[in-house]
Amino acid sequence: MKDETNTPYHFFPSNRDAVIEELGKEKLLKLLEQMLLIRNFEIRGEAAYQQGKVGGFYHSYMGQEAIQVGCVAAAGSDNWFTTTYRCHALALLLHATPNEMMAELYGKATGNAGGKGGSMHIYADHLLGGLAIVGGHVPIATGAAFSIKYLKKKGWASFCFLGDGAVVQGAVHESLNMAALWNLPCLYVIENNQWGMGTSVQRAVAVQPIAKHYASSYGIKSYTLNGMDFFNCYAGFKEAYHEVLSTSRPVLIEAITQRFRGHSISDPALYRSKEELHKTMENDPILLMKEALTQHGMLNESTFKELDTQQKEIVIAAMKFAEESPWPNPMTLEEGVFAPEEGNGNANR
Ligand SMILES: Cc1ncc(C[n+]2csc(CCOP(=O)(O)OP(=O)(O)O)c2C)c(N)n1
Repeated sequence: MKDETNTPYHFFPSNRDAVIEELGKEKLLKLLEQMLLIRNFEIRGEAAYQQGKVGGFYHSYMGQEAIQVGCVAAAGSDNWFTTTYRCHALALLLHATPNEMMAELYGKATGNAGGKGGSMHIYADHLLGGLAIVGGHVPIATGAAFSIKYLKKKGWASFCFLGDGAVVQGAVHESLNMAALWNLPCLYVIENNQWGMGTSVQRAVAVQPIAKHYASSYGIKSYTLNGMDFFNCYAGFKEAYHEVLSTSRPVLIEAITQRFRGHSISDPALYRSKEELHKTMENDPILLMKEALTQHGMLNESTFKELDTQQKEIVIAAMKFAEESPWPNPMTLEEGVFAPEEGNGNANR
């Protein structure tokens, strides 16, 4: 099946009307709300960064919202999740509050990691990170899948989000091989946003679609999803999750997407023309969802604006919370960090 968006990809066949009927108005509006929260969080987080209130790096998830919203909607949060430095959205979806998230970006004591992790290292209840070594988190996700199997945790799987730039790392292949050999319940999700920093995926990865080719090398199933389309993501994740739970075999998913910003806030993305970016933004996953829900009589312009305003207000309140929060006490510098204890081997000096 060739997708109507006229891409070279053969997306997972899904039926938008069936997803709409299955989820219903209330749930769909909640999911749209989640996408709007992520979008507003990123817009204002970036603004705070520009004002010098946020240190370190900032990697926006803008443009990719449909993927992780679709995933968590389909699988629920009772699983292990691991992702890259582009981690704000997943943490919000796994119940990190906007207040603690924003405070973490500001480096405040009330932050999600006491102000010591920052933008790239957000953790939440079922989120093992927020990890910044490209491909380095994939063995961690594989280990989480092993623990699920070892502890016989029924109904759980390990979700590992990685970028297209990570797929050529050795650790990714070692993980896929081991997960396939040991039948580990792991869903490896490549968020193919076409770029690894300023290098296009065509110049970096020898075979495409990536998931289809890589999966066949390891004898596992693959799924290619339209990462701009919530409905396709939801349906694809649901099926893939079911497949993993019922077979305890890993799967490889590739969600084709686009980021709306540069690699990070310090990247002006000059490798992409304005026209290209405009065209990309016509496929805004939020607008696509808005359009679909409007067509089904579940949404109108004023309700959409209201939902958007509510999320904006939540994020602005989070900024105020972060602004007014105290800085971490320097006396707590060594607390909550992973290091051997003093006098017990190599102390962290
Ligand atoms: C092992 C390693 N090599 C290089 C880097 C520098 N680096 C940070 S992000 C990045 C690009 C990754 O792109 P991709 O995996 O496609 O993820 P995206 O940023 O597009 O979400 C690189 C090379 C790193 N963090 N870790």
